[in-house]
Order: sequence, then C-alpha cells, then structure tokens
Amino acid sequence: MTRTHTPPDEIRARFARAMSAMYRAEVPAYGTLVTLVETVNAQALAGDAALAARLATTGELARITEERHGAIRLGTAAELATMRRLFAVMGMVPVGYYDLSVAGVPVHSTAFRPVDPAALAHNPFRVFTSLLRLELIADVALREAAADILAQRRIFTPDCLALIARAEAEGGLTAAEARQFVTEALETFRWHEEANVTAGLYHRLHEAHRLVADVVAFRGPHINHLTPRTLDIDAVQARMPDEGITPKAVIEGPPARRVPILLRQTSFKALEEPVAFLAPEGVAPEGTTPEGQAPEGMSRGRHTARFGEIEQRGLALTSKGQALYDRLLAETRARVTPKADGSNAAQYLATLSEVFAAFPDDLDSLRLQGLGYFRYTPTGLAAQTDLTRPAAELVAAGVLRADPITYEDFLPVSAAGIFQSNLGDSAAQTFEANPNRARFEADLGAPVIDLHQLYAEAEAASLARARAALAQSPH
Ligand code: OOG
Ligand code: NI
Repeated sequence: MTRTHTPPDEIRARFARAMSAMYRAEVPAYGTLVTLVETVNAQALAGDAALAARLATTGELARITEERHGAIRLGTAAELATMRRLFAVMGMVPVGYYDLSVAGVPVHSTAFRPVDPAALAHNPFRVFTSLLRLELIADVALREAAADILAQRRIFTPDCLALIARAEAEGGLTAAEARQFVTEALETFRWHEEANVTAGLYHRLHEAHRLVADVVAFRGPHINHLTPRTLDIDAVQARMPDEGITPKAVIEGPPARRVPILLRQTSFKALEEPVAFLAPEGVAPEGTTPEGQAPEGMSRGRHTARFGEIEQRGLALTSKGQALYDRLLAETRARVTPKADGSNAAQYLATLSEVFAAFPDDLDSLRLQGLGYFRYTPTGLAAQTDLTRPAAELVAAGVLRADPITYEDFLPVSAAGIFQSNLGDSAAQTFEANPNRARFEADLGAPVIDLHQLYAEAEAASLARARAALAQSPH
C-alpha cells in the first residue's frame, strides 16, 4: 500500500499555529502583542503602497500575519540531537552558530528554520535553540548534580519519538500521523508548573546562573517566547504601554532607517510565575502562598522565564555589510553601553544613530557597494542588450529589477541583549569568549548551515533564472 504524505511545510505551518494558540493561552500578554502588531502592520501597509507591493513580489505579504519565531533552551547533547530530528520532520534545519558565552550566557545556539524560498513563503517558522554549557559553571558539585537531573528527564513523549522514527523510515508522515505528530511534539514545549528539583537545589542552580535554573529545574524546554514580525517596530514599541505592556528600554539591533537592515527586536519582561518545588526527602512541605496550596509533597516558589518579543526584519547583509554593521555596533557600544534599567537609553539611541550614519541608507547604494543581498527578476522590458553583462548594468538598463532579500536569521549581540533583559542585570556575568562550534555540531549530530552561503545562493539562483528568462523572451 502506498502512503500519501503531508508536506513538511504544511506540518510546520500547523505546528506553528498550534504553538501560537498554546502560548496565547499560557501568556495572555502575548495575545495582546499579536493583536497590536496586526493593527500596526495593517496601518503600515495601508500607508505605504510601495512596501505592500515589494512584500507581495517577494512572497512575504501572505506569510507575515503568521510569521513567528520562538526560543527554547536544552540541557543535553541527546536532547539537541533529537530536537534536530523533530524539526527535520517539519522541514526545519539548523542554520548558523551563535556563541553567547561572550555575553555572559552559558549557552551556544543555532536556529532551526526552513531554507528554501518556497518553504519560507509557505511558513517561515523558526526556533532559536540553545544548548546549556554546564562546563562553563565553576561549581563542580553543582555541575554534577545538574548533569544527573538532566540525564534522567525525558522531554519527548514516546509517541513523538515513534513518529519521528516513522517519518525517517518512510520519508514522511500520513495525514493522520502528521496530526498526531503536531499534538505530541507540542507537549515538549509546554510550560510545567511542577519543578524537577527541590527549592534548595533550585536556589543553588539559580545562584550559579538564572539560565541554569531555567533549564535544569523543569521537566522540559518550555517555549520561552514567541515573536510576531512587525513592519514598524518603533510604532509598536511606542504603543505597548497603552496596552499595559512595558517594553524593554531599547530596541536591539540597527537604528531606525529608511531601508531596514538585518533585524531589530524588542521585548517585554519575563513574567514571574508560580512554581511547585519537590519537597526534600523526609521533610514536610512548606506552607502555602497566596496562590494557594502546593500539590502534595511540593512547596511553592516563583520563577521568571517567559516573555514576549517583536521583531522587524530587513535586508540580509553580505559578509562585507555584516562586517560594517559589527564595526559600527561595537563602536556605538564602546561609547555607550545600554543599561538594563533604561537610564541611558536616549543617549545610547542618539549615539547609535550618529554612528550608523556611516551605513548607506538607500537600496541602490547598498546594492552597488555590495553590502546586501538582492533577488533579481525580469522587469518585462525587452532586453536590447548583452545578457552576460553584470547584474548592476542590467538593472541600470531597466531589464532587471532588484528586490532586497530579507534576513531570516538572528544576531548574537541582540540575542544576548534579549537574554540579559530577561535574566536581570544581576545575572550579567562574564565568561571567557569560548566558541566551540565543532563541539556543538558533534552534539547536534550534523553541521550547521552557513547562512551567508544560503543568501549568496538565493541571489545567484535568482540572477541565473532572470538571465535565462530574458534570453528566451523575444528581443
Ligand atoms: C533566546 C534569546 C535569543 C532572539 O530573538 O534573538 C532570541 C532565549 O532567550 O532563549 O530569541
Ligand atoms: Ni527571540
């Protein structure tokens, strides 16, 4: 009997919708933010016909209302390797290596996402996935206790593991299997109020680093935020307080510009949530808190983990453009380092704009100076010209149009800022810069894909297609 498989793109779209519904129920402020983003996006599109037309050309207009990224933090190599297989069922592969130890966060990360332009247009759901690096924790006894707890937990349901294996063996899932897979996979990302550890151990883990407690003390890698994409992040940031949401002090990433580049992000602070800790053996559970009675054998406490975030995406930069961005950002931060309490936010933003004046801010300059990636399409004008001429000349001759390719990835300095704002200033420790991509890939069980290669290939493929189409059209 032949099997008919549900396309991975469709499984991913359904999973992203299910995750969004779950997070809306878990974190009501997320729902408020999504509604605000939808309003602002509708206004941005109504007020800028050129923007609407460009997004329609690049296939982004249809995807934007459902576009989300999320983030999880894993505890072991085995969890990471299985997570790779789980995401593969939905056509999501690991892109990029991010070392956050430089920023005082003991993790390294990748982003699981679709890479094919058609798959991105269908649903671009991505998950920023971090792996805890216990080796960066100084206290050896604590490290061992954490490793023991992590070794015992099972973050995937048995049915989820069986369906991953089925998808691998059969090359896909049937409609019924895909439905069950979405339900089972979602369980891994759910918030669990019952901790895995006693309050005493929680506090030791928390003291080593808040992030260590967030990973080790719980049964699974709860989704810690889900991020809708906005077309006007400054407008959403300004309107968040009206909706009862307090945004973080500064927007991470480049300043506001005419041509958005890379990624700008802002978030609202993590919620304090009730948690039930295991009672130490032989000790009666502690008293109650205003939340009420803890489950039998457990004691009450609180944990801050989950937050909300929005993002605005812009032009993907070439290595040359990225180097310029990195240099200007470093220069800005050398002059003013943004404080988490927001007290120097205005000064930081003024410096950011001043320093970034050196970054060209029109599409032609960005393209002609090789700072960004572009997608080429024929304009429909007859090509009275030699089609082997450089792309820039074909654009100048009016036979090709160049549209910016959107950045689909993340930024390590911004990610560190998002982590920090949710871990609190006190958590700002320093570790030695300690990238270990080889170790990460060994734990993952696969190499991570180079993001520049993806954009360069997308640009080159569009150009080849455009030239071929021009060559066939009547001269
Ligand atoms: C991930 C933070 C990074 C982003 O958008 O840069 C991130 C985390 O807090 O686990 O999601
Ligand atoms: Ni994020």
